[in-house]
Amino acid sequence: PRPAPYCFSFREELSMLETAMFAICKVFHKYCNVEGNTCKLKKPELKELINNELPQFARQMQDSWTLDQLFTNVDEDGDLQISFQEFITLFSMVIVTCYKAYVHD
Ligand SMILES: [Ca+2]
Repeated sequence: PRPAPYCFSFREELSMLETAMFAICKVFHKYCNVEGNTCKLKKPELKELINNELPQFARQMQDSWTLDQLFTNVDEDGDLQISFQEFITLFSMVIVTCYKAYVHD
């Protein structure tokens, strides 16, 4: 099995929020490429992750963003790969949008 450098294994039962955090770690790890101690997404993997795991966001994104624009914005250090930390920046934008929709519904 692939190493899971970003997540710990838990012995106690997880809270709802901890379960959600763990799910984010798991999803990222499912798509990333492991190189040494790091695990990063290249553009095709990011695309696959967004299309498979964030389909609602993918549909909305098509109106205002291209994948290239999104990737360039999120890739802060410009290494053409998305680290977990960079992914979380992207994810925080998705969550804010999600929260706005939740509050207004
Ligand atoms: Ca990067």
